[in-house]
Amino acid sequence: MMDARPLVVAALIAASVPGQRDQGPMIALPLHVTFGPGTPNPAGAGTASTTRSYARKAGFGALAPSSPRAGRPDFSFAAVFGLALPIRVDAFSIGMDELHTTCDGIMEFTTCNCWNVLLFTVEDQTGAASAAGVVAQEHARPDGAGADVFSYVPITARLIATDLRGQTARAADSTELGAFRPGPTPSKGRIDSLDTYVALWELDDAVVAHLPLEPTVYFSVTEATKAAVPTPWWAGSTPSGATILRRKWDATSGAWRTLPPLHTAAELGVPASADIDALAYNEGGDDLLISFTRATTPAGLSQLVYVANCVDGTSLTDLTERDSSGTGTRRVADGTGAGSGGEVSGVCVDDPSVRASQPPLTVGLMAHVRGTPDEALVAAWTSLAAQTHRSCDALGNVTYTAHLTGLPAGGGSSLAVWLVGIPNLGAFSTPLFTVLGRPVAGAGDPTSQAAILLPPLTNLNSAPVQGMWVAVNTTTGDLALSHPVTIHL
Ligand SMILES: [Ca+2]
Ligand SMILES: [Ca+2]
Ligand SMILES: [Ca+2]
Repeated sequence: MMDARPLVVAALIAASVPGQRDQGPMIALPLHVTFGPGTPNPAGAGTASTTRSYARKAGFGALAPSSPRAGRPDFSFAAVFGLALPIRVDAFSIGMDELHTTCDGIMEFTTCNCWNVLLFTVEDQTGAASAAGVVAQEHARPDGAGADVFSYVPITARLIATDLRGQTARAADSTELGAFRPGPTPSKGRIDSLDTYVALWELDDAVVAHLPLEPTVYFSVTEATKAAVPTPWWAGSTPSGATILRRKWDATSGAWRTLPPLHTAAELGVPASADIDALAYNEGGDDLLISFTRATTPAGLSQLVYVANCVDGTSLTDLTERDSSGTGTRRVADGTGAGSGGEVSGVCVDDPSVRASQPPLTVGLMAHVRGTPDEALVAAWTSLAAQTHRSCDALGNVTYTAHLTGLPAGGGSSLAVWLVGIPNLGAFSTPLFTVLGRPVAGAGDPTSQAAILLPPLTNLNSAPVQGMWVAVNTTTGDLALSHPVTIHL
């Protein structure tokens, strides 16, 4: 009989691998995804549909088939793309991605005094040997990396805590999202496309009032399923998996109608056989970030390609950032740890910072929706990851939900409180009250907790509120802090 002890030891070692929990500035983020074939159904038996979109609100919950709120744009797959249209949507954006770069693709934050976080997914096992850090660790875990969501903060980002810059973290794990089924024949999930902005339409009226009345979706289909795309969607161009298609919500009819492609493969200078498999787009700035499948990536380019808009708006260049020396540049794809042989399969870019106003708001809309982690108060004790999200219940009541991961382990139970205060430039010095943390049922990470604050005001007030988690292990006495996180009411 086989000795089970090595397995137990291996399990214990695996359980102690650093980075195995959600970390970084985007824990508990809301998601809207499409899945690749073979992904376990997060909502029941069998496999998830590739012609359905799945979503979750802010929190640690699993994904579930997306459904719209009455009177709001319907982002479900059936509504946007047509019921049972046999296409695979391998890249998706609703045009709200915030990306701060120069016109030739160098990430740039000095003008805006803001930060960015790049959310990305990778193809499981592809380039695992060249992957680094948390991406490499996830490739090696039983559930794999293919249905995990990673976050990366550029080195030169501003405002956000210094120690989070230049770091890749796992924002959500496939086990938490319900996209992994363990067992004798485990089945791993794969995320085909991802977006976090669709969730804005699930929030209260005060937020929705600042969203476009008739949003546009930007998307690509797989090369293998392009023949199933309705002919008018191509507007006369040659069908291609590298063409970025568009559909726009018509508020009057309550349906999506077709717009001509944002860019055809020919406009991007790639053959019709090329395949874009990730995209993030900002309508306001015409900022477009794409990724090609490895096999069809133009020579010399990485997995994160910026469509330069200095002159023609269609030249392809690597998305780059200043390196840690501040003098040279490096490719962002290299900084993420996805690996030189890795395959980026989904991207979305967010900027929740307090930056240039978006009239009539005095701070950016996203600063009301999620927080910015500020500098750690005591670096040595700052082991908790934290993020605060604006949330909304079914009745439209606004809440702020503070999330944490990484409670100090060691055998005992942990007590965590969320200290709520008013930010005071650089130091957490004006605590007003505390909210007791509570364990999150069903979370993928047993060291997670959440706390809910019901605000007295529900309009988009500019008042900043800062929250910081303080946790103590009641057995060991170990103390842990989070970064203070500032969000605007
Ligand atoms: Ca994983
Ligand atoms: Ca494609
Ligand atoms: Ca993809």
